[in-house]
Amino acid sequence: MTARRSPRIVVIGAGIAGITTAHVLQEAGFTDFTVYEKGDDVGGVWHWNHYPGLTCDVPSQLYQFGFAPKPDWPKIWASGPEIQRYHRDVVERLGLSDRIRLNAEVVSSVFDDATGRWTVTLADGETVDADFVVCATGVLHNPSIPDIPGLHSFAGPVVHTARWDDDVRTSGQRIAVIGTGSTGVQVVSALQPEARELLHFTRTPQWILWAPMSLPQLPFADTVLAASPRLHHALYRGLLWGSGILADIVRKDTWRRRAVQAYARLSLRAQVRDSDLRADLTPDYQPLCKRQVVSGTYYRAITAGNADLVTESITEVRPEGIVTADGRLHEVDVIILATGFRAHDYMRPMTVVGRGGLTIDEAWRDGPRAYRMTAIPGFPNLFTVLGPNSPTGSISLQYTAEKTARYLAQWFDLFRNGEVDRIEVTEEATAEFNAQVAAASETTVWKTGGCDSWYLTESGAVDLWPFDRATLSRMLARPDRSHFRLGADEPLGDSAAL
Ligand code: N01
Repeated sequence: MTARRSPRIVVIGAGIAGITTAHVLQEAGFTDFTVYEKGDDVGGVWHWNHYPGLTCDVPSQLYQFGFAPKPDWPKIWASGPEIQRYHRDVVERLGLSDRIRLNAEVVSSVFDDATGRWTVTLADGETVDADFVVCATGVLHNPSIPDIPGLHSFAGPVVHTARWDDDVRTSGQRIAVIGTGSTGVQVVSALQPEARELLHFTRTPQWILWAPMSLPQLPFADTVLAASPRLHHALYRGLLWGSGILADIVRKDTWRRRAVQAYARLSLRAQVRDSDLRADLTPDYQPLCKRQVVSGTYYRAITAGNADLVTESITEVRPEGIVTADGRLHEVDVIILATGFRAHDYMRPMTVVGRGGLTIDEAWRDGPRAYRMTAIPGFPNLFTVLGPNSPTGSISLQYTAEKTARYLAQWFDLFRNGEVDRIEVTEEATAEFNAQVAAASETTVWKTGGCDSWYLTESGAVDLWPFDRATLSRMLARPDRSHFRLGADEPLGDSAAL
């Protein structure tokens, strides 16, 4: 057995997944790790996204790290800036700041077959050698810019919500918002009151659950929770348990699913009286099929005198505005693209080259796939946290990130103890896991609900977690050695066959 050694670990990304990984590694006594973050702040999607009205539609007492509970959220559903402040506080409080290098974009990670180590290259040309690479690069990172003819010819500002420009003036302007997901709905609600005119271009309407999103946290809740960490922990566990109902609802066609779907239909019927507008706002697929939108203000905003819903499809953009299929030119001053993300472009645009020169683009030619969200055949000693099939639609992401990071820490510990060198998941175990995912996805509303969404890959596979939380915890409880090839002496095989 080899002597105890200290693995050098590179973590890429300082969002929820990266912060969690750093905390878990620190707690597990790993001393040689650095988190590289291309942005100038931590927080990931909560750093990059700062459009007006940004709110989290998951209650804050659940949307937080289990290891860093915050008693004093001002509201039940926190705003983007509040969540971002929380991320900064956590990093500081847990002593992780020195572990994180900001403005440090990783452009490539290349595995060396001979040494079994990774060479990680930063945008400024610096290179770092590592025993392990952990990609905590996020899901909703790369903005999707629609390919609309003439978009670049528009005379005014065009801004994507995920790269909001604080200098763009919206007050008193004629605003076009394209996109009807959670973001489009939030940004329309936020900008309508001050706009001269707001046009919401809707290609596919969404079901929108009504919820009182600006409710404050209960009076004295912060004092009580701060005074009793045990009670706070119990509340967190209770919410985690309660959120299991959501996983159940999306996975199984039961009365619970039908009750939520009925509530979505009621939310529309009760708030939009005009039957023509209601028809335009009514989706032709089942509620919960796409990522469910939640809002207490959208229907009020879109029925306001200065707002209009445009359902004709967009044909082109001209310098003065947007032209729709009926030939009409909608003159506007600002175009806001709430058109979502390239959600399956994990790790991109980074170059990742694994064993035998296999690139991640080659490995994922038919779409992203991993073993239990974290390991990829052909890429030894590289893992993802919140990678493919992460439960963005059903289970707490913070919980999942922590489970995954603790799972990885066990592998790193085996390496530290000299018990393993190269850790590479087998193609068979990955195929088996993905077959389980495909089978379990068949009954999910994401698959049966009759819609298209960013939850589905181009091949129609569901890129989410179609199991419950207990399954997630079980699959990540401890490394299953039989699913991996371990050690430098293992035959390398033919990566082309992967
Ligand atoms: O993006 P989306 P999002 N012409 O992909 C439309 C999370 N989130 O940024 O449905 C016209 O959902 C597209 O139309 P269609 C959450 O997980 C969370 O809103 O493809 N329209 C759709 O309407 C969410 O799911 C919070 O027909 C075009 C919209 O753009 C995820 O982020 C808050 C178009 C894209 O919707 C992404 O949400 C905000 C085109 N060429 C976001 N191209 C929380 O509260 C696209 N569209 C936690």
